[in-house]
Amino acid sequence: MIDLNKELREILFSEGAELAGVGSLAAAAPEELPLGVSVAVSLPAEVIASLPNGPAGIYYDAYFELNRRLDRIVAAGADYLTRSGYRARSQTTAAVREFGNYRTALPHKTVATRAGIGWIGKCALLVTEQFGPAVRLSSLTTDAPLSCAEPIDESRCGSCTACGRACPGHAVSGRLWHVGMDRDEFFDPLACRKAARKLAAEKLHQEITLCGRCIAACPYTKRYLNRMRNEPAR
Ligand code: B12
Repeated sequence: MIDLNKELREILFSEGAELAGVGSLAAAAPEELPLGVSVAVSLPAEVIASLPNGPAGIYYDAYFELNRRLDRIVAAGADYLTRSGYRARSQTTAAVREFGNYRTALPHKTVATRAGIGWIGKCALLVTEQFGPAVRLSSLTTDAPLSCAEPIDESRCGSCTACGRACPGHAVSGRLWHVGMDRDEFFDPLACRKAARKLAAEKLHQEITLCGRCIAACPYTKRYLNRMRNEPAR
């Protein structure tokens, strides 16, 4: 018998995924397809090192490169599930629509917590054990009979305030996230966007929301960087 989870995982990883998981969307969204597949790719170490004084050109380039990789990964995953006889919809950059106050119908971070990939940090980013928040995300939805991971419903940030102290927009209130808590109860997206666009205009002369200082400040990101430094060169 075909192991759908295993085959899907192999396809996602062969296209470049570094983390992947499946979660139930029952509690999450007005989605007609009941399951979500979350994928993450990490930011390269040299990009993270550039963030405290950035944004720099290498972050700008990585942003587009990683988005293209994520689009390929979720398109390949959805294609595999469709060929296997199920419905599947990839949330590629072209398919996702923003509405209202910087919102999307099914945020990638929602799918990621449902799939057990990580939790929402005080900076409102998804924090993973492996890479901290130094990941970009994508997702797909499906009705394939995949087995689901245990969702993560609580923050694991504890008393840490590193991201808040690093935020040039003072967008981080310091409250701990738990499932059901809306973004705007602990994070100010307008303040974040304004500060990030100002920095990107000064440093890159680009009209784009790029900052990432909260990413570099996170102890989980620092642990990932230390691991990279101590790994023997391949
Ligand atoms: C709009 C947007 C913004 C806005 C608003 C940010 C925000 N947090 O909403 C602005 C312009 C400010 C912004 C800025 C940045 N962004 Co942005 N942004 C998005 C976008 C396009 C949509 C997010 C959205 O729908 N927000 C609506 C709110 C309600 O959802 P949310 O904050 O995403 O997450 C909430 C839900 O997931 C909920 N939740 C979690 N689990 C569950 C479970 C259930 C059952 C329920 C009901 C809810 C729920 O909890 C979260 C907090 O409330 C996503 C891409 C995408 N399609 O998801 C990228 C995305 C969130 N951005 C990203 C990044 C990296 C950034 C920046 C660092 C910019 C940069 N590249 O330098 C900054 C940092 C912002 C920050 N600290 O959060 C990454 C985050 C990666 C990560 N590790 O989390 C994403 C996922 C893009 C990507 N493809 O990787 N962004």
